[in-house]
Amino acid sequence: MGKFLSAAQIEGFARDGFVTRLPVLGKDEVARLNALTEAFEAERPRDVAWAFDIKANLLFDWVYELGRNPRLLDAVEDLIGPDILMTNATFRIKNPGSYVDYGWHQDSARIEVTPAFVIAYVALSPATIENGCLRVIPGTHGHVRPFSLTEGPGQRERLVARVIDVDPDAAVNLELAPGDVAIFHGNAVHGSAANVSDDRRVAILYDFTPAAGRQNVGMGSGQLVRGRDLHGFWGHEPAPEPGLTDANVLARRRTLRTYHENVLLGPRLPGETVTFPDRPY
Ligand SMILES: O=C(O)CCC(=O)C(=O)O
Repeated sequence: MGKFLSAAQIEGFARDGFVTRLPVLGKDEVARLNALTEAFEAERPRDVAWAFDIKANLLFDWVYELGRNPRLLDAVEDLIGPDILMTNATFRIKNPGSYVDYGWHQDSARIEVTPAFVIAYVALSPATIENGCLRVIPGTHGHVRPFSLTEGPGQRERLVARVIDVDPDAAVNLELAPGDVAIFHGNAVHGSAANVSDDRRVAILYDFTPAAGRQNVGMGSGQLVRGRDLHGFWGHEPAPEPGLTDANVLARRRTLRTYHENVLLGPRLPGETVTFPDRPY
């Protein structure tokens, strides 16, 4: 028995590479987070594409605070231990009819971290087969598989890794209720399909990395959200101020420039210039 997860859930994660349907947020909290998301979309439409992308935990204090939710961190601690860095938070929103799909991939493909990080999918809406829920192939988290590099969905400037040999029939659909969380291993092969429903699918995905995790290339960074970092393998990022302030934007920009070889962007290819979504003005 862990702090949040049962022994069976911890065993299931070790075997399958994911654990799902963890009730973390109450209805009121989900409503509050959706209201904050929608208010930003309504008030700052031209900022949504870059600000809801990589490391939104450096831009929005409420995204950072959600990632520090004690129930969420208890579940993460049960899987990766007590010294935890939040190394990313990304909105993953599929509006009704959105064609965005995520091909089969492993988040650790371009840079491996050992021991591995985990990804928490925090559902702020129902996640269903029709609206393009997360799909994971159980038992694929043992090692990084051969992949090809291709343009990311809606992110032409970024190359993403797609696993070459996959058995999609083995995939499990992670259907979730709002407020539920699914956590999967950084090596787990996963993807998700387009939203063919009339409902919006809203999620924030967090990467949590053990402070003892070593990258096989370059250096990453994160916010220490629990425990201590006695290793020095990761740079430390600041907590954001309330509001989308210049200080937050600059801190994120500095971080992405300084730690370009991180779990998010992968190592530079020969001659490649690293780009990332940023405020265009
Ligand atoms: O939101 C999803 O359905 C999957 C997103 C994903 O796999 C990713 O961002 O790497």
